[in-house]
Amino acid sequence: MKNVLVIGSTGQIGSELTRELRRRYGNDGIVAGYIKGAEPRGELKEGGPSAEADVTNPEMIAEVVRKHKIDTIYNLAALLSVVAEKKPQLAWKIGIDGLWNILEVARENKCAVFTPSSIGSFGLNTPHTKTPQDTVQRPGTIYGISKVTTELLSDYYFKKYGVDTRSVRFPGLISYVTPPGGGTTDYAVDIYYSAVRGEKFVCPIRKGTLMDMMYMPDGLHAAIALMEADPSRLVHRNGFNIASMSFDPEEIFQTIRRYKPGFEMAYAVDPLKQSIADSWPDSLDDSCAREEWDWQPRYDLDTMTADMLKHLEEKLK
Ligand code: AKB
Repeated sequence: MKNVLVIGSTGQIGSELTRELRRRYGNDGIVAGYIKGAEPRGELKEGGPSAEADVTNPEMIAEVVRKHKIDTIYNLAALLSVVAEKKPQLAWKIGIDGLWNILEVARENKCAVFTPSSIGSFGLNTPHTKTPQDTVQRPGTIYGISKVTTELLSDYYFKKYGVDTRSVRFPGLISYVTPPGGGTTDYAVDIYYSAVRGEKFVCPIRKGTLMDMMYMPDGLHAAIALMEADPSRLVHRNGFNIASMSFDPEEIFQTIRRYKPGFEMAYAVDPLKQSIADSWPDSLDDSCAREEWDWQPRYDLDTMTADMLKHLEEKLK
């Protein structure tokens, strides 16, 4: 029996991770943490305990952890890359001051902590193709700077205090459940909504721009499998590269067109999103994750597209 607190349980990853953890470990021990204005509703609320858990309020987090005897925290509080560029100080306050609060509570209460990093933790001078696990990380965005700091601070708490910190570098996550808000990779979700609604899609990312992407079920599996992994096998801890597919806008468009022959796409490049995308890798080398905790994705672009379209047809009916 595990007692888990999911911080950010109503967000893009959190809403599905909370359901998946409840499915695997039972409802009672999985607490859906939320902030005011983003309270859980429906199945997320009825399906198990929930609690206000604002990362900027360490006393509140400590109280929830003690009350529910939490042993594992999934800390998903963060602003995505494009929003973070518009609100850099808030991005730092949530991403780093918030992380510091979580790590301190974890140290005092002996909790394991998962805080995602991202492909955004790399920068222009990182090798772009098959980006290695250990390489140059000099990002130019506040999102990337906060993700590198997340990895380093999490490693520091492990080495100095023995806090069981682990994380992956998420690619763009694609899902039909909760839409992302303010990321560079959001286009790869939006394009499916346009296809199912029968609308022409206007792509904000230039043709030929490769980025790593992943279907949400694989992302959830990665987060849970890493936290369950045998610690004696882990050479790395924070910031495992994980990968399943890398494509440019044209490739995802052509894949969708195989199912929706009349689907159309035009380009209206967004300079901010494009400059962020240009600084991120084309593809990651995830061999360390495969070796150290048997990471393996199940979906590729084709199987993901078939599943996305099927579920969105149902959802938007
Ligand atoms: C974003 O685009 O900001 C995120 C990410 C890849 O970290 N989806």
